Amino acid sequence: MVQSSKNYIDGAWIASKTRKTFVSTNPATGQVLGRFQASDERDVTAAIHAAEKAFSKWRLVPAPKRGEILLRVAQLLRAKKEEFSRLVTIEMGKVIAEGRGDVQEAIDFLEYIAGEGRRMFGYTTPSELPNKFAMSVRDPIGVCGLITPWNFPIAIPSWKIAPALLCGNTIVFKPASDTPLSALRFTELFIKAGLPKGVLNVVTGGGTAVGSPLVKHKNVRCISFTGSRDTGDWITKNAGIKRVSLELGGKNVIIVMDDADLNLAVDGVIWGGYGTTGQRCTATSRVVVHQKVKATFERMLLNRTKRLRLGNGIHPKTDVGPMINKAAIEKSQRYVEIGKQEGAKLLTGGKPIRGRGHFFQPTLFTNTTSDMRICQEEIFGPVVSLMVAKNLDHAIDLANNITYGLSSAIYTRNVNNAFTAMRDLESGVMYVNASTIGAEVHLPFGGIKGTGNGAREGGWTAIEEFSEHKAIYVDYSGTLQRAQIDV
Ligand code: UN1
Repeated sequence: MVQSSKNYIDGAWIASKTRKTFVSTNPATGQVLGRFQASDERDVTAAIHAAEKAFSKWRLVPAPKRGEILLRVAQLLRAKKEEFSRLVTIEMGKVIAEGRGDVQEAIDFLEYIAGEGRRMFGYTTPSELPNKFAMSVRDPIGVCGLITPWNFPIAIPSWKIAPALLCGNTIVFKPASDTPLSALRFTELFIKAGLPKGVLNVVTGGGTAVGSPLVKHKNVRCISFTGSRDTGDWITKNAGIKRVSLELGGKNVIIVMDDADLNLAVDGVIWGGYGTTGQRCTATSRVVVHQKVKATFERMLLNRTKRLRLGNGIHPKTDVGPMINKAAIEKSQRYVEIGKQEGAKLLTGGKPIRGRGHFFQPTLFTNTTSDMRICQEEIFGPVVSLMVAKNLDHAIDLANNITYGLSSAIYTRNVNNAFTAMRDLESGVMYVNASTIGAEVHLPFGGIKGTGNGAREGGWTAIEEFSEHKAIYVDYSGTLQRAQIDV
C-alpha cells in the first residue's frame, strides 16, 4: 500500500513547515498505518495561495470538461474499489461491507456530478423592458475550504470535492486527522485523472492548527464543513463574510407504530443504530415505539442486539466494528453512566471491551424519556434509547422534541400514518419503512434546526452549495432604458 504522508500543495507533495508529524492507526488493532504532516497556518497559507493562483485558469475550463476529469476519477476509483474499501475499513474501522458502501457512494456521486457539468442550469426570463434580454448564470465562488469528518473517509470528501470542482472552484482540503491516509489516496486519483496543479490542495493536521486559519482566511470564499455542532458553531462565529455550509449531526429517530411489520422495524433499528458502530450523523439513536407493541418489540430488538458480533471489520462475519478512538469510547461510556443516573433501564451492553482496539458493546436503553440527556445529545456511538408513545401524535411530538433535524423514519403499514409523518416529522431526510441511514447521492442531504444552516449536499443542490448566481441583463435597444421608471 503506497502511503503518501506529505501535504499536496500546488501540484507537489511537500513536508509541513512545522517538521512535525502525527500517525493514523487502525482502530481495530492499534497498528500504525502511516505518518502525516502536522501542519500549521504557514502550510494553509501556501495552499490558499496555490488555490488562488489556479483559480484564474480553472474557472475558465468548460464545466463539461471539468466533469470529464471527475468521471475519470470515478473510473479509477471503481477499478480500485476493493483496495479503497479495505483501506477505509483498516483506517476507520467500519465493517468491510460498509467500507465498500463508502467507496461506492463516492463512485455514484462522482458519476452523477460529472454529468451535471452539462447542465449547471441557470435560467432566462423576459425583461420588463423591450429589446432587453435577462438571464441568470452560475459562477464559481473561488477558493473553497473543505473540512471533512472521519466517519465516511471517501464518500464525504467526494460530496464536497466533486461539486466544488465541477462548479469551477479551487480547493484547500483538510481531512479528518483520524483518516488522512484514505484522503491522500483519494487525492492521488484526482492527480492521475489530470486535474491541473493548484486546483486541489490537501493540508493535514489538527483543527486548531489547520482548520482554524482556513476558516478565518479572508481569501477563502467558502467553507464546507461536516462534523460536530460545537465546531460548526465556532465556524459560524469565526468565518467572517463567506459562504458557510454546515452539516452537524443528529439525534435521529425511528417511530415504530402498532401496525408496523415488527421484524422489518427491528432490522431498521439494528442497521441504523449499530451500523457503522453508531458513528453516522444519520444513526438511529432514538426509537419511539407505540405502547401496544412496546413489550414485544423490545424483546425482539434485545434478542437481535445481543446476537451482534463485535470485532475487526475486515472479517466478513463481523456485524459491528470498533469505534474510531479512545475519546469516542469514553464519550459513549460517559453517556451510559448519564443514562443510568437519569433512571433509564440498561437492557444490554454499556461497556468497552478491554484489550487491543477501541471496542464498545452495542448498547440498548429502555424506559427512557424525551428530556433525558441520552435522548437529547448526540452520542455518536452504538447506544440506542427506547421511548414509548400513546399514539401517532404523541410519537411525532417526542420525535420532534429535539434540537437536531437530520434524519427520521416511521415503520407503519397505514398510509395515513405514513403521510402524516412525512408531513410533520422535522428533519431534512425522512424514511417510511426504512432506517434513518442510507441516503442516496442524487437527493438533497442535510438537516434542519441545529443540524445545519440550510445547505444540502448531494443531488443538484450540491451545485447550489458551490456556485454563485450572476444575473445578466443585455440591453439591445440602443437607448437608456430605466428599470422600474420607463415602464
Ligand atoms: C454521515 O454520517 O455524515 O445516509 C453521512 C447515510 C449516508 C451518509 C451519512 N449515506 O447514512
